[in-house]
Amino acid sequence: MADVPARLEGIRAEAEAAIANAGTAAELEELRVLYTGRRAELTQTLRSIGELAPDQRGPVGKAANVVKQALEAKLAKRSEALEGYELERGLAEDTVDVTLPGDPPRPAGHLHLVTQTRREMEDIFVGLGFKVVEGPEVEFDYYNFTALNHPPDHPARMLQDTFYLSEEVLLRTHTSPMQVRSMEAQEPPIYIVVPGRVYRRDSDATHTPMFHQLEGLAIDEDITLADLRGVLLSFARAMFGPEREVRLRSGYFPFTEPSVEVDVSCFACEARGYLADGSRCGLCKGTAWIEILGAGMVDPNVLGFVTDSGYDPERVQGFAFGMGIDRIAMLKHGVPDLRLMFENDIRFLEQFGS
Ligand code: 2NM
Repeated sequence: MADVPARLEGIRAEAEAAIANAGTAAELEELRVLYTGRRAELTQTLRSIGELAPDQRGPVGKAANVVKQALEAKLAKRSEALEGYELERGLAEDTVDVTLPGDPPRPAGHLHLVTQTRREMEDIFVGLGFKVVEGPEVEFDYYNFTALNHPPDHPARMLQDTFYLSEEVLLRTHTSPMQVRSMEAQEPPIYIVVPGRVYRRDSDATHTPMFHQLEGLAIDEDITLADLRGVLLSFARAMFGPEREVRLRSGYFPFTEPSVEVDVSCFACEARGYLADGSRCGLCKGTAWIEILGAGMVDPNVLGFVTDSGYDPERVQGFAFGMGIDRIAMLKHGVPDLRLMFENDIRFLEQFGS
């Protein structure tokens, strides 16, 4: 056993040479296990000191500990050196190629066609002096029908057309209830448009249970049907092109007298009724006119419901109009089925990006 310290020196020399030659962190780890791990000769020697002759224990233990500490120091130093090399290699090799193309632009979303159209319509009426106001979609029967001169037996009041939530509460079937609320809240003159969702029990290619309306109201002294015509002509030209004309036909609504249906001259065939190849225009069906909205002079009975706020039918009068935002969008963009507006099929929506 006298040659144990010499044996330890041999291990030390061999291990130090191997550590100095280790080229990677993984190699170094293998050497750490091999020379200082639980099953290493050095470790075994330290563990079996007690089995040596008493006079051997001191020198062998001391020599083994010296070797162990020396190897641990070499392992730590080599590990640090290897890390330094890796960093330097990384800095040297991982250069940035500034000539490569950058990241592609992120695809951006856009507003829904109905929202785009609503904003376009709002902008036109704001330009004509109207304010935009919005009201509740859940309404009282009073504002939706009674104050709008719908007699108790009017067909629109019937259960089949209206979503009733209770006897007196319903989903508004038009945005006009907000016009009554606005009149209650402010004295004339009033110039407002009310965009928003409305609800009717109806469903086919041109009717959905929810759709969007924009209704307008102007009340002042000396308002005539000619003012209505002028406003709607300006709207038609801003929306469908400067060449457009409007045509007023006699119509009926409970809240207006007289009432009119309003057509715009066809923008698909320039109001000829037929296309360049001689075929009939599909948009106006050969009639040269397209119906876009309903309107009329506000019935004095409607003003009668809000006389407390200064709407004296002897002193002021006005016009009102209403149109489907979705319908205007369909006409303008050639959308064949209203239901496409609300299915949110991305292939449909993407066609209206800006
Ligand atoms: C329409 C057609 C005609 C209308 C009337 C009113 C109010 F509140 F003044 F009585 N608001 N909207 C109106 C008139 C709406 O939609 C086709």
